Order: sequence, then C-alpha cells, then structure tokens
Amino acid sequence: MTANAVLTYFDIRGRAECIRLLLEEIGVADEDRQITNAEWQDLKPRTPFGQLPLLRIGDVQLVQTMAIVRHLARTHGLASDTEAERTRCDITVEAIRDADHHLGAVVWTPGFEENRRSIVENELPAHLAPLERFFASNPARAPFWAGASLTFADLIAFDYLENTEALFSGALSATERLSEFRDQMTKRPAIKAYLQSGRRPDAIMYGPRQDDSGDYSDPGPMNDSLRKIYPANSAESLDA
Ligand SMILES: N[C@@H](CCC(=O)N[C@@H](CS)C(=O)NCC(=O)O)C(=O)O
Repeated sequence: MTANAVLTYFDIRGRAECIRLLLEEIGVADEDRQITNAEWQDLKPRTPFGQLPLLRIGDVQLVQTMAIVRHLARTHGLASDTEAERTRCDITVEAIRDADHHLGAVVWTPGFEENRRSIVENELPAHLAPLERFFASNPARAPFWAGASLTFADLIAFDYLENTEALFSGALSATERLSEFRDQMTKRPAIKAYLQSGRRPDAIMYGPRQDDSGDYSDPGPMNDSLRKIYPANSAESLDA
C-alpha cells in the first residue's frame, strides 16, 4: 500500500511539512516533488480542489492535508488505540491549527520583521501557554500529546513549534515543557536523520512582498509575486 508514495507540493515547509515528517517517522520511502509555480499552474486544474499538497500512493491520489495525515497515521499505528486518546489527538490538532493561523497572520502584517520581539513578548504567550498546559495534562504522564507513545498529533505539534522557533528565535524558552517536547522529538532517529539530511526545505512558508510604499498587497493564490519566509537567523530572512 505504501509503495511508490509521491508527495507533490512547493519548495517550502508549509502544509506539506507535517506529511513529510510523518512519512519519515513511519519509514515510507517517498519522492518529494517540489514544483514551481509554472508547473503548478499546469497541474492545478487536474487536482480535485485546485490545491496542494497531494500524495499519490500507487494509483490512489490523496488530498487535504489532515485527511492524508490521518490516513497515514491510521494505517501505520500512529492514530491512538483509545477513543480518549484519539480525542486528545484531535484537540491537539485543532489547538495547533488556531496557533498556526496566528503565525500565518503575523507574517502578512506590515512590520513583521521589525516587530519580532514584540510578537514574542505580547502575542505568542497567548498561544503557547494554553498549549503547554494541555500538553502537560496528558493523563498518561508521557512526553506526548496523547497517550504513552507517538501519534500524528505529536508531529503536527512539532511542526508548529519548529516554525515558531524558526520565525522567532528563542520564543520557546518561556515554555519549558514545550521546549523539552521539541527537543525530544529532534532526537527520534528518523526525525533526527531528516533534520540533518538537508532535505527539509529552508523556507517556512510564503508571504507577501512589500511594495515601495511599504504596503503589503494580497497577491491572491500561489503566484510569482509571493516571497518565501525563512527562519529568523537565516541570511535570506529579511530580503528573500
Ligand atoms: N484544505 C487544504 C488547503 C490547501 C491549500 O490551501 N493549499 C495551498 C498551498 S498551502 C495551495 O494549494 N495554493 C495554491 C493555489 O491555491 O493555487 C489542505 O489542508 O490541504
């Protein structure tokens, strides 16, 4: 079933990164097709919803990020055994989605680069503190978001924490339990190998270009006027 997995997305982490992490963790060999906007415009009309990511496994074409994640998790034992744990997974995923919306929104807010420090001090705690409390409330008292072993929710949370720390270097230091969780995830053999492989895209997501007047205009769906947003400590972060 998992032979010939081909993941199609862009050359950013974006929505595909949690799928990449999951494929690494479950050990499914896949081809990571990172396509250009020109290739995308050609492919778009032939996709079910005109969106990526898309995962092809043999003859089956899967779309919608969380449907792909849940399918891979269910078929590889990363979806929890009990209803209580499955519900904790879902709560985690929804809470991370809310926090992730905030990350996406700040990148589109004028002055984002100059305001990194203020975002860390005044905005991120409202997202990170409840996440940390929920993480710490796992009845299994294990270093996972649900139950006593790894689930897809851990990879979703790890992806968000990686992006948060990459965009706002040092942001996680105020949340000790989340920092420990992230740290522990980077030590899992498959994740560690992936992070060291050079295969993870450098760019985190797409954002708007700023015009000469300093305004961001919304360029709409994927097109060449978007710019890539890199980690804060990257030389490309301010002017890519
Ligand atoms: N609900 C979809 C949303 C997918 C989505 O918005 N994909 C964006 C990239 S992150 C896309 O394909 N944009 C290109 C376009 O709309 O032309 C999912 O979770 O997979």
